[in-house]
Amino acid sequence: MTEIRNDWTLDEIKAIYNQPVLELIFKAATIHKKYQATGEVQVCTLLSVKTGGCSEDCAYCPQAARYSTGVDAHKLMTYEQVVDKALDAKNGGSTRFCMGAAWRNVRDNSDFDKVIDMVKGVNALGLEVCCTLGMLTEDQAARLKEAGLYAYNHNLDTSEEKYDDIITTRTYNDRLETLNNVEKAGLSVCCGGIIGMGETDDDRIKLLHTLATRPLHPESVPVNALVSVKGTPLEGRERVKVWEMVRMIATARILMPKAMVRLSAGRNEMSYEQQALCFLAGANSIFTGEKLLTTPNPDFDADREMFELLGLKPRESFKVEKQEAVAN
Ligand code: SAM
Ligand code: DTB
Ligand code: SF4
Repeated sequence: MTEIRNDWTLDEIKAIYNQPVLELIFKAATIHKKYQATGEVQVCTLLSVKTGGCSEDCAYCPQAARYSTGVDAHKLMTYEQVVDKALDAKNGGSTRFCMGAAWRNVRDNSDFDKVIDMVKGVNALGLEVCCTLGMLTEDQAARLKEAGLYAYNHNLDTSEEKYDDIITTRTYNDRLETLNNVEKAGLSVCCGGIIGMGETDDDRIKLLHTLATRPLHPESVPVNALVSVKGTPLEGRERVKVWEMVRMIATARILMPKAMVRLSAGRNEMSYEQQALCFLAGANSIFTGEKLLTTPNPDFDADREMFELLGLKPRESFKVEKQEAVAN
């Protein structure tokens, strides 16, 4: 097996990213076949447990309070509501459940206590639990881990150089610090980005470089196509071409062979054929259910049809842990 590398250079990544797209897909598919069970796709479901009213200024985000996007601020959902939705997701074939909150950072208050209970409740259903709640301290990460959290999603979104154009209310370093806190607590890191925000190919390459040169590659890497939302500064942006998603996914697969590469936001506008290209290029995870956090996503039935058509199988939950248990 080719080794897992954490010392990729920018030039190497550039050369991988810029090769003819069919050659790139072929190489990524070859790595995918070596390291992953091809034909198997992880099925995750998102739930926005605390929607809207966020104090940050992320230019892409419909939940930032300062933009008029029609997304109203809601208070935290109740434990019962969340566990009900998690059960629906499980019954719909999902194995990972990700709870999102429109917070800048987690505070040590009663809302966090409630999220801790939700994590326990969803974990008890046998789902891999993930949260995305903004910035975290080491202690908060440890509390989430103890409650049964599996992974924490915290995206770098783009390159460090482009970051200030997109968000001014926090720094790239703030993000990296949270990622380190998550890792220290023994949680899996889920970290990726968004394409289609006006960044250059070099910005995309630099983001991939930052991810692939971390001492530990993220366990999952979501690749989002910008969902351009009216009222945000990125309203009216052209949709990314499927070839751009493919290039990003394939390069991520080659650089981080063991990661789950998630074809995330943007699927609602993609045909089965376009999604098939992404799977061929190494994507092996999706979000299902008719909503992402606030924007539409293909529903369970459409995805079931796609799985049948492409002969895809849902990946079982806790697969790595089960394999390790058998090996020991
Ligand atoms: N507030 C937390 C944070 O920012 O980390 C968690 C929720 S936030 C909505 C999670 C991620 O969703 C963002 O980091 C971003 O990558 C993605 N996202 C948000 N709006 C998006 C959009 N319009 N298109 C694509 N991805 C988006
Ligand atoms: C990720 O990378 N993409 C998801 C999840 N992690 C939290 C969120 C996508 C949000 C798209 C816009 C919305 O639905 O509000
Ligand atoms: Fe707030 Fe997260 Fe949206 Fe930024 S991406 S505005 S932090 S909810």
